[in-house]
Amino acid sequence: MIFNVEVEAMSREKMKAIQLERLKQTVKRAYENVPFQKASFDKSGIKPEDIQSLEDIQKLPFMKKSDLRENYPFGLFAAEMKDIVRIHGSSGTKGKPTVVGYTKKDIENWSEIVARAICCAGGRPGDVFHNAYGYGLFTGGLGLHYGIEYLGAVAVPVSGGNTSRQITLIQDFQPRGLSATPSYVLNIVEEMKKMGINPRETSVEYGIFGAEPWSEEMREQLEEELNIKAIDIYGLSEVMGPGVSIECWEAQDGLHIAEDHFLAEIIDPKTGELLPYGEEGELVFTSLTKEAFPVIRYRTGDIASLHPETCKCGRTTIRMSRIKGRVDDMLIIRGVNVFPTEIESVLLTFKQLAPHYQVVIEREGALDRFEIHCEITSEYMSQIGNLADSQEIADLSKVISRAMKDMLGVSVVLRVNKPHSIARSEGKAIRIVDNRSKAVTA
Ligand code: DLL
Repeated sequence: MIFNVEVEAMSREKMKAIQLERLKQTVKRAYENVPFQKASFDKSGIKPEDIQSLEDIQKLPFMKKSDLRENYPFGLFAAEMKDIVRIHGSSGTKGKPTVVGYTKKDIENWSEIVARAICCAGGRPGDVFHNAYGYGLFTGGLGLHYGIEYLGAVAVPVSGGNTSRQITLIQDFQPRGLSATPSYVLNIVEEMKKMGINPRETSVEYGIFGAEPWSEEMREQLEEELNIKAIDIYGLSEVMGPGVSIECWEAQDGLHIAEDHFLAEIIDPKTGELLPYGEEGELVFTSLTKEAFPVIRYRTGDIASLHPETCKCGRTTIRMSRIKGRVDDMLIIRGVNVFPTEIESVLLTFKQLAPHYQVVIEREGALDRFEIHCEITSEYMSQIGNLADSQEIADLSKVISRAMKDMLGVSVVLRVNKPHSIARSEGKAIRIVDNRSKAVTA
């Protein structure tokens, strides 16, 4: 089922015409209402009237996360506070939080976009939908919530945490849909097994998972463990929140972008140069309808590629590949670029390992030392008895290290730990623990 056939299966020509019209309006709105945007346009010698084709977007300057921080909290709003009805923001683990705002119309659009997304993932009006994304400043909880209601499904607003209660509610309310970060879903699955519940036997048929990078191997594992379709959803607060793009149930092959609201580009992260379809680079988004918080050429820091071919589901919207990782999460291990998702792909091929891991970076003299911490499953632990001095663990470590080297092209230090030694996530998993600054200040 396509929620909004007229838009989602529109001809490319028509979509492009709508995009151009909306791009012009957005640029004008930003220029006239946001001093930062005016200054940035003026500095580049660009006027809103210079945008006459979609290609002209390349004349416009980029926006970055630091622009949000420098204009904290409301400096980039293009609407008056009396017209703002909601604020969201990031947790601000890397400096000040970033704040975004929405008008009533923005919330309406977002709700429709998420309703389309849930439908795209296999959801239907009438579904009971268990929403385990965190409610609060984070866009996940409320973003999904409004979409579920807009679709005409039943929102169960559980938020994250209190896992055993979540499981009781899943058993009692019989949801068809489930949403959470993939790392939190792993946590739910683990807890179900502890409670003696078979995760394959719940009522859940599809999961809408995102907000953090996750590998194809992780998808396979979640689909197998829960006997569901695991659908990837993408979004970011600066651009709107969840629903910027989503995979379809039919193909699970690339994420359909809500192109009537967001214009995507891929650029070379080093030079800022536009890259052709199919090539991997940094995703850049321009919002086309947002009133409160228009973003123009916003550099997401996320690595993906764009694919314009029509999908077998019937949607004509352009698709983006799954996110490989963030530009700033890329590890450079002895000159080789490695993303945590690539490490995940290797680890998850070993059935003896639980799907929880962390990359710990330490400073060793002038060099960085990368350690991959993983843990064995409880089942494997009971098979081998003891972890210390275990020949089996030593052999396993060797095999995994070799597989890592083959896949990543560089050897890494591996720490195979006992079950439950890695912190479980209730939201976005922390994959990289960087202890380098601690070493300097110690
Ligand atoms: O994570 C919005 C969201 C909520 C998306 C629920 C999907 C589901 P932020 O907290 O602003 O917003 O974080 C945005 O998370 O730039 C990506 O780096 C990462 N991210 C989001 N979705 C995916 C995904 C929400 N499907 C940042 N795959 C983005 C990989 C993702 N990374």
